[in-house]
Amino acid sequence: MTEGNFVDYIKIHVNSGKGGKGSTHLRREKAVAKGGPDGGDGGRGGHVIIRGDKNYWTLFHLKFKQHVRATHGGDGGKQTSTGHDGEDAIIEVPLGTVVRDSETNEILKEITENGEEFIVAEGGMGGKGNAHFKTSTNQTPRYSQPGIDGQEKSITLELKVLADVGLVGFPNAGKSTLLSVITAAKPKIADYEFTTLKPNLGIVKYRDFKSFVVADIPGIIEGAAEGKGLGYRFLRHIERNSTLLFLVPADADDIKEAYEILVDELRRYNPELLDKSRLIAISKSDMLDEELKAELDEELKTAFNETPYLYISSVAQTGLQELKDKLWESVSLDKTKAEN
Ligand SMILES: Nc1nc2c(ncn2[C@@H]2O[C@H](COP(=O)(O)OP(=O)(O)OP(=O)(O)O)[C@@H](O)[C@H]2O)c(=O)[nH]1
Ligand SMILES: [Mg+2]
Repeated sequence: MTEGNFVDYIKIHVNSGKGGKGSTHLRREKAVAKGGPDGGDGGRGGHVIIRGDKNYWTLFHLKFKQHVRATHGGDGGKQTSTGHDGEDAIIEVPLGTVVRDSETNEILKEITENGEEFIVAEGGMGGKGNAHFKTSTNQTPRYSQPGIDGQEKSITLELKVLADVGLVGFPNAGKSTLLSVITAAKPKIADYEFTTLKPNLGIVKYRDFKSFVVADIPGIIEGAAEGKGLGYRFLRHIERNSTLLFLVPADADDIKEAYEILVDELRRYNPELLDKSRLIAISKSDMLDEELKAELDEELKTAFNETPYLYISSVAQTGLQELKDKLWESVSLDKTKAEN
């Protein structure tokens, strides 16, 4: 997935179709005197429907779609013929798409399953023809109902990446590098902050054809929850991951503090993020010699007494198998929990 075509946020204006008019036709045939009302009903206006499709991974295909309209219902006719229904307009979206009303920002729906459909703008009902309104006192009603107007709204589609593991770390922590060594993804890597501007996904091929998906998101900095840096916008991508992998580089001034700042940013964004399984990887550990590592380990044992941690180096390729084992353990445990 390259940076350019990863579209995860889009606004669309939608109009459902208006219902067709009911007919006020009166039956007039030579052989039938006073034939009475035979006006048919108008057809329903087309809905605007959002449908989940597992073949899409981004909202890129909707990038240039600013307006989606369903067609109007047909009017009713004589001989109680009903107008045709308007054609529904379908907007296909990847799984994990959240649909909001752009004006109120209210979440209308979250699409999570293939084929799942949600009517975001309902087509107007067709009007009833005069055939419905015949009574004992009014044998020839000369009225019928108009069709109901369609709905018009502006919606926002927002993609939450459905990855199993989300990488959380400050800029430059080595997140993208890790993704590039444990998956086939080729994210941009560089020795400056905010190299990653859009999330990258990669699939870790685990033993026996098992696999799981890792999301590399832009770095988080202190104050991200208030909108500093790039972090805030992308935190939603880790809302649905079952496991969070924190990356703190071995050369950080204070590893424990760095971890705590990250946790605090997540808490401020959405406290539920802290219910997820967590694992800490001390990245770039090739920079530590044995002596330093032993010293550091003494500190970390007490600092991280509850959260499991391990040392990795993407450059020296150490600790990676252990990391994959731990991640798989956590992801599969969460999957079993979710199924039960
Ligand atoms: N020594 C050492 N350097 C590493 C290791 N992993 C990454 N780096 C270096 O750290 C720098 C940042 O790496 P990235 O993978 O781009 O970091 P990131 O966390 O994705 O950074 P942002 O995208 O800016 O948030 C690059 O210069 C990498 O070469 C490692 O295991 N050891
Ligand atoms: Mg990066």
